[in-house]
Amino acid sequence: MLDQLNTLKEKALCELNELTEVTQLPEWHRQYLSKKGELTQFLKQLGQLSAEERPAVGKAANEVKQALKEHFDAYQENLQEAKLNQALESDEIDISLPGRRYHRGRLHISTQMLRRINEIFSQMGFQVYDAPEVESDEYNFQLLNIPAYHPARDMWDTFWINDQVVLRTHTSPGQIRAMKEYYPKPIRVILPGKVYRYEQITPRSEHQFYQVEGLAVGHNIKMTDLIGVMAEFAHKLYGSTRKIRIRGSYFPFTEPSIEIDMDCILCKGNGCRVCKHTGWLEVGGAGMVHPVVLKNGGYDPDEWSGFAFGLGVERPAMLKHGINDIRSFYSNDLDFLQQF
Ligand code: FA5
Repeated sequence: MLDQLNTLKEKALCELNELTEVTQLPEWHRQYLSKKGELTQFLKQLGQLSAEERPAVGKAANEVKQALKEHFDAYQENLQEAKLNQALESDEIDISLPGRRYHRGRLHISTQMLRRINEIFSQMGFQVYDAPEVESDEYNFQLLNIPAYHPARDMWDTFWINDQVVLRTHTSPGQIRAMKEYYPKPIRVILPGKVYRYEQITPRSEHQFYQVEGLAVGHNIKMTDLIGVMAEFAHKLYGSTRKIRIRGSYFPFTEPSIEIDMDCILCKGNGCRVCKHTGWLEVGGAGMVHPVVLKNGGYDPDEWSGFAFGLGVERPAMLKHGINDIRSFYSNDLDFLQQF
């Protein structure tokens, strides 16, 4: 039996040495070292031996098993290493080459503008208030003094989610939310965020854009406070020599309503293509908060007054950087975006 054992060992080692791929190893292992392998089968025959022979053959069999295991482990390691070396050579990884440079990200031009606007208003004591982009008809229109079927609804082409829910057409519904939350305290907030309009896209108009709403509610707030805040904003954003012009306008949620213009930063008021030869550029809409809106927010209009304004973000950025097409903001053209 010892001879048989030696023959088995030699055969197993001989076959192991002929293997060239790691993938061939499991088959060899199954054949010799698994529970159903030849060595285990051999060990099962030990029972047939006499009590004197059994210890010596048993010891020899265990030594062979151990030797085969050690050879197998060493051989497996060698083949794996050889495989790795081959892969390294064929892939030709040159670890001394410098790494690839990652492009640094940057803030989108709208985000930069939004942050600048937030900064200017925060210096004037306004806090940022967040309001949802998906709004109810009630907040987007009704509580802002625009009842169902009111012709003023035509001022905002609307994306309807269903009969009662819209993508907000302006940041003004946030006024009501802020009033309901702050009542009965005085308010000085700005509400920056995305708005959506079912509009024709043109070089000046997008169907999604940012606005920054402003709202101040207090006991003695006047139109001159609004004009002062708007003038300060224009001076901080575009330079201290900017002039402000006020025009009468109409918004259902402000009374009186105004439109704020600033002298054209390109032609300094002389008239050019950008200001359509008027010498003036639109900054935003504003006015004194309508008594109905104050009441809807919970504030008694006999005791409280307030002003509100709504500014675009992309259009001021276009002016500041001389961009002539608003569509560039959302076309994801890196050549455009990387300039800012
Ligand atoms: C409003 O949306 C009012 N809610 C603003 C307001 C708030 C008035 C509070 C009074 C009190 P308007 O539709 O004019 O108003 O939009 C305000 C600003 O958003 C515009 O001055 C302009 O800068 C920007 N804007 C309007 N439509 C577009 C558009 N399609 N694409 C890009 N910017 C736009």
